[in-house]
Amino acid sequence: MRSIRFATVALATAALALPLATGSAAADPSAGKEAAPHSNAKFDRLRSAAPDDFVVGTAVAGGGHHLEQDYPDPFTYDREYRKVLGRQFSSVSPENQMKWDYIHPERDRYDFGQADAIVEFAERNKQVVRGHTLLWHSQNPAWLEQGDFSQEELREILREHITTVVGRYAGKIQQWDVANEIFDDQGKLRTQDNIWIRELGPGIVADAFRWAHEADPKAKLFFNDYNVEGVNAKSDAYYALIQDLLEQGVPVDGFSVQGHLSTRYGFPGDLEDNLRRFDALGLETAVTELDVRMDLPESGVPTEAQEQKQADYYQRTLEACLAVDGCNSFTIWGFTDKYSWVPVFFEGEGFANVMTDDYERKPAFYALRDTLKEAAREDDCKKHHKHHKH
Ligand code: 9MR
Repeated sequence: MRSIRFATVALATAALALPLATGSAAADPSAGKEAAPHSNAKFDRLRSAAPDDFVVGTAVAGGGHHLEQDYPDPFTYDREYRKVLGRQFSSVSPENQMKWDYIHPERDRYDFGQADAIVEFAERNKQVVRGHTLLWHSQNPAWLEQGDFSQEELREILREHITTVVGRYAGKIQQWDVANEIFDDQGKLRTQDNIWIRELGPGIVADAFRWAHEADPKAKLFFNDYNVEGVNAKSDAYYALIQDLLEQGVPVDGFSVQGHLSTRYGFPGDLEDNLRRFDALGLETAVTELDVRMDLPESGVPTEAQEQKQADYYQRTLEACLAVDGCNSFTIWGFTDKYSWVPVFFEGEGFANVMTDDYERKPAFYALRDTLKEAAREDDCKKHHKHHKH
């Protein structure tokens, strides 16, 4: 057993011999360190701890709030960042680089540079990719939001965008967040702030799934949102809508919960039940953007109790996903506090990720790793058991 694991890990390490934007891994002094035979570090990776067919992902930092910070693009320029990104994860999600304002900056111009770079990085590192996102109310370019288009033109703009973007990465994207955050917290469709629904009516959502499916029949197509971890008005709205779409034969494959949690609030203890009801519709489920923020302590350093509570939220979210058959993709929204969106959006809150600014592992990291290992061990036991029965 051990040698099998070793072989897999060696393969992953080989795949990591990738050129950085600014150099090559061969010149990276710490690359060899981790590969040393006596080193235990390779058994310490989330991706290798996970059960077979269960991917552990992260957002790939770049664009969005990063553009206003005093550091260069993390994915392109931070070597340490890229190293951890390749080593720890088996799935990646562009944090902003496939959003409309990034990838489609002018009506007749696409910019695929960063998105391509992420997809290539993923290929080299044997990672799958989650595409994010195609129909959303936010981060749309001004030419679109402020344009003066007829309904026909708008519909064609969306169709063309989905066909182009999904088509470009056909076969390379495992899951697409086709529709992102289309309901508000009361479970009402965003008929005002979502340009597509406002101008074209709710039926456009089904069309988006159809166009995406045509462009890449293999990609799994998702609805994705926040505040839908538990059973509530918003997740009920998704449940009803998806049931309806499935009856109409619309190609919806999955429902995902983002998981932007805060230790200010209680843990959504019905997460597993909620995932199960979507699973029962025949859908895949996923956790796509987990982070667990906390109130900044006065000392600037979280207390042990704060870190434990955070670790507990991470662990319970992972456990809920692991417990549901069709939940095979678990993604955290960044891994280091250094690049977190949280302090930029929530005053007085932060420390939401599993590693510190300096890439030191927090209790939350170990909680995830140990939970994955335990699940993998249980899987092995089950397989072994089955084998012996036959
Ligand atoms: O992390 C993203 C940040 O860099 C952007 O500035 C922000 C703009 O809305 O979007 C963040 O990502 C969001 C994701 O795309 C959708 N779910 C909520 C995420 C956090 O806001």
